[in-house]
Amino acid sequence: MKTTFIIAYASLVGAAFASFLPQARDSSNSSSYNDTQILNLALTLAQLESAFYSGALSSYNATDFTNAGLPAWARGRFEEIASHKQAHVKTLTTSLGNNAVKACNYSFPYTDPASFAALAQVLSDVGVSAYTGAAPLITNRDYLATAASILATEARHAAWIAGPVNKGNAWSGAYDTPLTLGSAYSLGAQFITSCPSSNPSLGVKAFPSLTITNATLGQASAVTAGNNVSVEGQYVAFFSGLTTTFVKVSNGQVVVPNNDMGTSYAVLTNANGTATDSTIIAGVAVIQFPYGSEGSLETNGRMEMAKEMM
Ligand SMILES: *[C@@H]1O[C@H](CO)[C@@H](O)[C@H](O)[C@H]1NC(C)=O
Ligand SMILES: *[C@@H]1O[C@H](CO)[C@@H](O)[C@H](O)[C@H]1NC(C)=O
Ligand SMILES: *[C@@H]1O[C@H](CO)[C@@H](O)[C@H](O)[C@H]1NC(C)=O
Ligand SMILES: *[C@@H]1O[C@H](CO)[C@@H](O)[C@H](O)[C@H]1NC(C)=O
Ligand SMILES: *[C@@H]1O[C@H](CO)[C@@H](O)[C@H](O)[C@H]1NC(C)=O
Ligand SMILES: *[C@@H]1O[C@H](CO)[C@@H](O)[C@H](O)[C@H]1NC(C)=O
Ligand SMILES: CC(=O)N[C@H]1CO[C@H](CO)[C@@H](O)[C@@H]1O
Repeated sequence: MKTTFIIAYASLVGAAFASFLPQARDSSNSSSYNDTQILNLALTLAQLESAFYSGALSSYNATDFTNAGLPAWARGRFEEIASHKQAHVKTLTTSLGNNAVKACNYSFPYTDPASFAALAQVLSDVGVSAYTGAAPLITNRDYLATAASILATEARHAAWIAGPVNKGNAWSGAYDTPLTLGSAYSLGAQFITSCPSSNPSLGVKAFPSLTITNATLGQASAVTAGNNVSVEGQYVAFFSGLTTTFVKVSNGQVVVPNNDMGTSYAVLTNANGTATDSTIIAGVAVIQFPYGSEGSLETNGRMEMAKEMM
């Protein structure tokens, strides 16, 4: 399962936002997932992130970090993040008891501390989007309180990695972008190589990949999907903050909406106006319109690396 991480450069002057009413991205099918499945998906992503951080920290020492152009203090903070991930795994495992999934084997494509930091930014953004999308589906209030607390910490990690470490924008916009559970799982699943056969089913499957080549605001871009999924006549749903914009695929292309900014995602759906786990047929393309720490849209070398990795 391969997804695409696309960097686009475009002027945002004059960008307009569609009006919206805040609502869950997949609220129409909230009964599709029970709390056990939702917590197990959260645990699956937490186990993945825990392995990601501890693996990189065991591979790279402080000198490796500074040689890669990262701040000297970055490694120590990444150690704190790794310990937070272990704590999240422990808490979710305790909540789930006998129903908890066990950790899988993983393969991450980073090759040095800088590419690790670039991938860390994408993974922490996906974590924020996964919890934001799952929140309205959780019925048990105690679980919801735990999830909210983890979400807040995940967002602090994401902001620190994107800002001080990678010298980009620490937030995406006024609203973070929720993801459907299947979309969040699809983004994580590409790094999972095998799982214990005793694990209960998560109730989600990874979608075939979706690629939007050279996504540029307001410009036509080519759309392709994996597993022979035909894109023609289907719709690309662009998730940006709480706004979803649907664009019909015509001649293998979509015009990327002008309101897309920060961290956005795109999926292919077979229904105009609906993008839920029962209508999505390919995805997820991660689309970043990065800003520098000075607030101006800019090329970000580390994000280019993440593009190559995903
Ligand atoms: C949640 O859904 C799964 C899969 O359908 C099922 O096996 C499990 O029993 C359900 N758990 C509860 C508490 O309903
Ligand atoms: C850090 O690791 C590099 C190899 O990645 C090694 O050459 C170097 O000696 C190590 N530095 C310290 C202080 O351990
Ligand atoms: C992980 O990989 C190891 C080595 O290939 C293998 O022995 C083990 O069974 C795998 N574990 C899982 C959970 O797939
Ligand atoms: C990518 O988009 C830019 C701006 O529209 C264009 O100049 C460039 O040729 C495109 N590159 C590819 C490979 O399509
Ligand atoms: C994809 O479609 C082509 C042409 O229809 C076919 O030859 C090929 O076997 C298909 N591949 C898969 C994986 O279904
Ligand atoms: C998709 O739905 C929107 C909003 O209902 C509508 O304006 C648009 O014409 C539809 N597009 C197609 C191709 O049917
Ligand atoms: C709006 C929407 O996506 N509804 C779907 C909810 O799930 C059922 C069963 O999977 C689908 O048939 C609906 O289309």
